[in-house]
Amino acid sequence: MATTLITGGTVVSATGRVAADVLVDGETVVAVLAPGSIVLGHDLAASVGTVIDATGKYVIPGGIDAHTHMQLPFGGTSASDTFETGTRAAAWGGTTTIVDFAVQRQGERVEDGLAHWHELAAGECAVDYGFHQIIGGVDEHSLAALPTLIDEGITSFKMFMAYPGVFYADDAQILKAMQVSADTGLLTMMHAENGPVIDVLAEQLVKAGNTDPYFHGKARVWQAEEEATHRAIMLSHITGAPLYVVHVSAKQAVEQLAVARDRGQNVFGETCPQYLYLSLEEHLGARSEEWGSFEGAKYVCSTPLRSRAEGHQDHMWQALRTNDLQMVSTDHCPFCMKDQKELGRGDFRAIPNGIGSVEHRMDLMYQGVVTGEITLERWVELTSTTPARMFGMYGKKGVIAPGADADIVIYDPNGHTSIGYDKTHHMNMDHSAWEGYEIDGHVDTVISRGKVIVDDGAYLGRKGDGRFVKRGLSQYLI
Ligand code: DUC
Ligand code: ZN
Ligand code: ZN
Repeated sequence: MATTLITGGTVVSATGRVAADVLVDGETVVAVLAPGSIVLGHDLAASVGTVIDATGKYVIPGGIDAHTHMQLPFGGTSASDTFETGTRAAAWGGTTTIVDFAVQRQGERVEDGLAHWHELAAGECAVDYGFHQIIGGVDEHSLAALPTLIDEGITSFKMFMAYPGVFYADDAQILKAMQVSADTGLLTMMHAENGPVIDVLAEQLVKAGNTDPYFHGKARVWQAEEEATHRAIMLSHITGAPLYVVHVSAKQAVEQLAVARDRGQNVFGETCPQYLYLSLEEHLGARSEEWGSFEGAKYVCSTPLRSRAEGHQDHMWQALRTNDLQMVSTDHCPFCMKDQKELGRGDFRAIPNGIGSVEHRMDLMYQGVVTGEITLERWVELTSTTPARMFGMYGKKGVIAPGADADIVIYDPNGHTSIGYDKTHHMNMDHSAWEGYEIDGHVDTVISRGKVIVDDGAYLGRKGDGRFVKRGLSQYLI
């Protein structure tokens, strides 16, 4: 593969920004140099194949979305993005690595669930991809299989305190799995909501005739998230397992994480763009001409959108600044309105849970830089560097430095992006939860392991460009 020189840009890392040129040889970054130091008529200059002018632009490590669900069978249907369409959309948005969730269900062998996920993804992806393992049935077989995942490059597994009868694990099961996590270094990921409580509240709401999407948010009370987060933290304390809580949306759950972290526990949390920008009142409670009060179905996800009046969104931004939350992923789990979300007309419990955002995470978080919520460096840290460290990819991913994979995004702070179904949308969905969002920046060029896959509004990649990433153990533990 050819040598590429990116000149004139500002290279941004989690710790600073510097005017520098970046030299890429094949798939790898080989040098980050003072501007102009290569093109001086020396031998090297002659061998540079492609020069990309990044003057006035940021040069950042490619985004890493550590929480996606391509083609997940869920809620009586399957997530509408395949690995092909979803990773292509990710590429368009400046994300060069995803970590998706392989699924093991009750009674299934972990090895079979994992093999199936490899079959779905192999040869299909536009960008690099790794897997976490969902353990939907904790039993002696799945517990025994957990340590074997490490050699497969899968160093984190997820359990659910929600969804009884589907993925749910009770406290005894969680404790046993966390003991394995503590013994092996596997990172425990947790969907922390008290599912049995939520299911009773949801049933009571439906029986009382409250069937609109809005009531999805009313049933999934913040207390159920705070309580489950606290319980997960305590189980991690008992066992010594490192814990990563996914899709945190309630400010009270953040408070639980902060207390645990102050105590010195290896406890971490992510939030998602939907919990920073969208709300119960404005979105789950939305109405439209086309869908009436069912419009809110576009925004049904779990954990749910929270009340803006209660201040959750502001608290999430604050937690990202203070490192009470360490990362932003999407929980990309797209469903179309037609034939999919529609399954829950008349009963919000049957609406497939999920929002699609894999394409827009880098832009939406950059808008947080524009509005002063986070710094430019923190943007890179939250969306790329910490995901790489948290999930054992740092050095190759999450940084622009000699030896790293040349996963690089050239981002134009003077560009503009209008998000919407008819505009910048490449996800396989018939709507966008981000319709009408305007971003004061633009993903100009996306380079994946040295290959330009998006440039100047054109997609230049191919399915199969993306490779499976074998991850190491977390590099973020204290
Ligand atoms: N939450 C969602 O919104 N979708 C998939 C699974 C989950 O936990
Ligand atoms: Zn979840
Ligand atoms: Zn998820």
